[in-house]
Amino acid sequence: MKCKTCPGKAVIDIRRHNAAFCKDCFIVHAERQIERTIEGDKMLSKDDRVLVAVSGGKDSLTLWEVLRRLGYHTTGFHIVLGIDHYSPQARATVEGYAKKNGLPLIVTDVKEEYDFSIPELAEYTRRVPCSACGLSKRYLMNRTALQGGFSVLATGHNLDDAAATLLGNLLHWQTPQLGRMGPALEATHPKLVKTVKPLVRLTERETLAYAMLRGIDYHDDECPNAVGATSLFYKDLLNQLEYASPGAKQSFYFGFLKKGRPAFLAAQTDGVELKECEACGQTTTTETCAYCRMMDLARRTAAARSR
Ligand code: Q46
Ligand code: ZN
Repeated sequence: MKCKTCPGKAVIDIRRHNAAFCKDCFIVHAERQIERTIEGDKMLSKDDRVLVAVSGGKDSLTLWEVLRRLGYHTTGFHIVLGIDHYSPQARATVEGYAKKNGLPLIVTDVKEEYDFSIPELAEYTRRVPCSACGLSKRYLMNRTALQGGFSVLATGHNLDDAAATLLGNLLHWQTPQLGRMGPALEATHPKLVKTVKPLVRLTERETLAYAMLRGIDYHDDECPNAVGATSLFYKDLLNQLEYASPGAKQSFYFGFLKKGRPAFLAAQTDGVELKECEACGQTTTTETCAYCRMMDLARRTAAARSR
């Protein structure tokens, strides 16, 4: 198999583009896709201070690597979740990457700073771990970006992530979420930070190839709580569709953004008034935000058990 753009030997084929690339041309192709996404969706400017959420996996480190190479002002943000052997390795990977590239990094250890690891939070509040984890991450990312004066928060969600989230939201007719499905969400309140997903035009397989070909030392252990996650099931279904019909994921997600999302935009804010949480000041639609309520329940449960 020959590279589409040079006489070299291809190392990866991308069936939905009907193309194959050698190592160097694939790297250029992937970086161009990301650059086009950033420019096309007006995600970032060179004046922005960008907080990059980094778990240490292939996607988030690919994102940091490309933003760094494109000349954006980035700071990494890593949350130590307190999950068995997974979290120490993830932290070491992120710290190693930041050190090697001389990049600033903010690390928040939820156990040290907020008293509970994610498994403890899940147990004390009777949530599934991914629910406690997702709520904590969204809250801490926004809060850290605000407190640090960052203008944008960037996350490493790829096309597979976006398509799986869309499928889940459609299956359950989550109309407000369907209105918020875009890869760039402007801040709609002074206590919210703009969020962007610059990898959304690359599939998981492509970000993996990029990370490997660039020699990024990413963390490839799966979180133990990911086993059996619904999102993985949706991704598997979408991969089957993609195999039978190359380009299906892309047309599902980007077709929705163009033709479906406008119908749900009103539902995004319909009758919902954003207020500031009376405990922490972050945005909420109730008196106290979901994060503060979760933490309060965890503290009360922990106190009751220690009696
Ligand atoms: S880290 Fe957290 Fe994921 Fe682990 S507990 Fe679930 S949500 S699976 S991205
Ligand atoms: Zn709160």
